[in-house]
Amino acid sequence: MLLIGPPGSGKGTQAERVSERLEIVAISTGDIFRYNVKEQTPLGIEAKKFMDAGDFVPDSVTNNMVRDRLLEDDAANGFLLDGYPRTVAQVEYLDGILAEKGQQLDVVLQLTADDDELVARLLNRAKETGRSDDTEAVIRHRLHLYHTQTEAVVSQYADRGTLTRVDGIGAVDEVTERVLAAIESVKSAS
Ligand code: B4P
Repeated sequence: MLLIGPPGSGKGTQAERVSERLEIVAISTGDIFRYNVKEQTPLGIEAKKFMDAGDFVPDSVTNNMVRDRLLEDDAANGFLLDGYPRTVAQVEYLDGILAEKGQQLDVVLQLTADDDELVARLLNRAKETGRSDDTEAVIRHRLHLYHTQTEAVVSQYADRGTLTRVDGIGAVDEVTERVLAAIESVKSAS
């Protein structure tokens, strides 16, 4: 399963709940990068400069990292990818990994919310966690990248007929209920 959405739409929040409910591993590229930044690994040192500016980490770095992670044992019987793919090149790369693993996507879910709500949520998070990419200018840049690059990813899955959209506005529990209901309806239609 893929969970796609603009920054602040609730991807990380919902991914955790869905992975518990479906008993599949949730893999967040953002979390893997942040872990590497914290540990000051070579990957983290490379990624930090892009993340702090709100830019995408280059596909060459991100794709290899995702490939390695998806080939681990706990992803053998299914996984939820949160925050990947974000570019058209990442979609192609993921298609290759899935072909190699003999797997296919069951659900591609897009969480939607308007920009003003997203900025407000992330500024609120900034107060609580102090994440270095949650300043207003960087948030606006991340939203710009979402609109100019990741919406093309969403269109690709829509063209393939595999996209399900879920309204991300509302209380966290309400959104979780919508997400689980959307997954159920995709499952029962297949
Ligand atoms: P991510 O970690 O994916 O950051 P994000 O887009 O802000 O999403 P996040 O999961 O943190 O926030 P969420 O929507 O859950 O990426 C960070 C950076 O890593 C990127 O900018 C990029 O540099 C790099 N990166 C990651 N993946 C990459 C890729 N594939 N290619 C290249 N670079 C990549 O929620 C945010 C906040 O909203 C939370 O505080 C939450 O409490 C709140 N919230 C959630 N649901 C809510 C609700 N219903 N109501 C109110 N608040 C809610």
